Amino acid sequence: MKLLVGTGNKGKLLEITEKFGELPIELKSLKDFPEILQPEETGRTFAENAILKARWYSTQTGLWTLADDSGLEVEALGGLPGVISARYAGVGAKDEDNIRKLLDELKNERNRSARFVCSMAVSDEKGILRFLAEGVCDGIIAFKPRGKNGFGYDSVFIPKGFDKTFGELSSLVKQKISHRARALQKIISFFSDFIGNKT
Ligand code: ITT
Repeated sequence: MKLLVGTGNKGKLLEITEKFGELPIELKSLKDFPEILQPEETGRTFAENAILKARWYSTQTGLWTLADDSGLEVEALGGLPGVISARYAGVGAKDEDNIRKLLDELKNERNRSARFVCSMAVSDEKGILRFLAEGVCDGIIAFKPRGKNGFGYDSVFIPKGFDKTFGELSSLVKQKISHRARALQKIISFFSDFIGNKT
C-alpha cells in the first residue's frame, strides 16, 4: 500500500520514515506533489490539527495519509507555545527565533518543566479518519541552546532522565523516547494489524 506522509517539516519526515523501515508500505512525501496546497491549522488541539491535516492531504491526493501535529508545552507559560509552537515568534519564524522568544519569556524562571506532545492522525483515501495516536515526552527547558542535532526546540529540551538536550543526544536516543517515537509505535502497530488482516 501507499501512504503519504503529510508534513512540510523535514525533521519530522526523517523521523517518521526511519521508523516505517520494516513495513511493506511505500511512503510518499509532499515533494511528490509539488502543486499541493497547505492547510490552515485552525484546530485548538494537537489532535484537531493532526486530523485536519491528514484529511486535507488525503482528499487532495486520493492517498492514505499520515499527519503529525506536535509542539512544546511549558508549565510556567501555561502550556505555551503549544499548538502555535511552529509560529511562536510570528508567522514564518525560524527555529532560532522561536527558541529566543521561549528563553526570553522564561528568563530565570526556576520551574523549567515542559513536555513535547505529538498527535498523529491516519486518514484513508476518502478522507475518513482511521486512527489517532498521541505520544508525550516529559523534560525541562535548558537555560541556553546546546547541540545541533534534531530540529525545532531540540537544542533547549532536556528529556527526563538525561542531562543533555535532544540537540546533544544521538538521534537513536530521540527515536526511542520522544513524543513522536511513542505516537509512531502505536501507528506502526495499527498498520501491522491492518496489513496482516488484509493478507
Ligand atoms: P507540518 O504542519 O507541515 O507537519 P510544522 O513544523 O508546521 O510542519 P506543526 O504545526 O506540528 O508542524 O508544528 C510543530 C512545531 O513544534 C515544530 O515546528 C517545532 O518547532 C516543534 N516541535 C515538534 N516536534 C518537535 C521535536 O521532535 N523536536 C523539536 N521541536 C519540535
